[in-house]
Amino acid sequence: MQRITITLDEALLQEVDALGIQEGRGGNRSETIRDLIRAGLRQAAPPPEGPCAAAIAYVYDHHRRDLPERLTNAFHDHHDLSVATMHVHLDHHNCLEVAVLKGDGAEIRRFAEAVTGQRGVRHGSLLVVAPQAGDAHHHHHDE
Ligand code: NI
Repeated sequence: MQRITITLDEALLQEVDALGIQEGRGGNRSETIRDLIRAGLRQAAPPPEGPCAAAIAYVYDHHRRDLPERLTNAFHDHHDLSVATMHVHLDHHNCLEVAVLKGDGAEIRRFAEAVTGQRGVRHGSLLVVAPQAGDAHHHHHDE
């Protein structure tokens, strides 16, 4: 393990500490920051090659002109990737959608950008799950 020095502003550091306490790590900033870096690296990683499963989640205002239609078009343009979408009417304006996708990692990434990059779409996030070597055979979780 190496010791490095980083500079954070007070507000960011408070958020790190609050998260550490919330997740039961108390004052162990190093551990909290390591976990955040790992999560950031996973998020920033290039899309895996080959078959993946993924979920995209985002919020949008369904009153916004053309937006529901633009989103529907994006899904029809990538119908081969789209498995299912759950739509939740959050309040008078906002809809939350969670879509499950299956297909090539790079195509999933492009599709996710086409959806979450639409003007008026907020809180867009993508979770990609790449099967690991060996997962191809019959497999059960023991949870
Ligand atoms: Ni809705």
